[in-house]
Amino acid sequence: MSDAMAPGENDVLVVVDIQNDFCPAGRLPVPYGDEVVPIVNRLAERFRNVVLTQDWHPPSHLSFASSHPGREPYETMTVVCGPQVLWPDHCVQGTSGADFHKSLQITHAGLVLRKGIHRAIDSYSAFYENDRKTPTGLIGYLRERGLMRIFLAGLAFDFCVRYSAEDAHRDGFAVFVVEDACRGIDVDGSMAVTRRQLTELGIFCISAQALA
Ligand code: VGL
Ligand code: ZN
Repeated sequence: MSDAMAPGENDVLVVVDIQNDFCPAGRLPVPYGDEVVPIVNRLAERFRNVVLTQDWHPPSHLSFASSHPGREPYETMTVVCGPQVLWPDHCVQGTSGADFHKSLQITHAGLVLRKGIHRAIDSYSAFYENDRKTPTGLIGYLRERGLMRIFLAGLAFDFCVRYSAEDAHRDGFAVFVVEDACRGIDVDGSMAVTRRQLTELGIFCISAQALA
């Protein structure tokens, strides 16, 4: 079992959004979000190939409640590509909230992929914007480098990790979510919905232990 799972040349760890604003003192806190830092640091040592993603929004981003007069954070609103949860302002380009957690130490990561950079569309997934069509370029990077199995860890389990898993699975990659290396937000039962959806798609949730 552990031999089959052991990360090899064609595997990549995608570390999702371990940024200050998603940690307990941040603007969009993921409960216990900072707990994943030592877990992910250790996990990354197992991988030759690591990509870090960074939520990286311009000011007045569409996903911010503050961009919609009369709306409150965590309300849902319908936008062009469907329902959009409105968030507190977070991960604004160049702010300390958008920085990686200071204890995240993955110096051998080969790529930092920024997403959510377009004002008028949100991007949870590391692969596509929320229209599920506009690419971030990460699929091309992985294909060009021959990376075929994707292991996901980070924040938040029920948003950016979930969307990344779904998109990569749809594009034919083998996807594993390292669940104990993730933490979630849980808006209106989104944790349970995420678990059900991943199971239905046949995306495996594994523990970091399985890769040790
Ligand atoms: C995320 C909400 C808004 C995430 C990013 O990283 O899961 N969630 N922006
Ligand atoms: Zn965001």
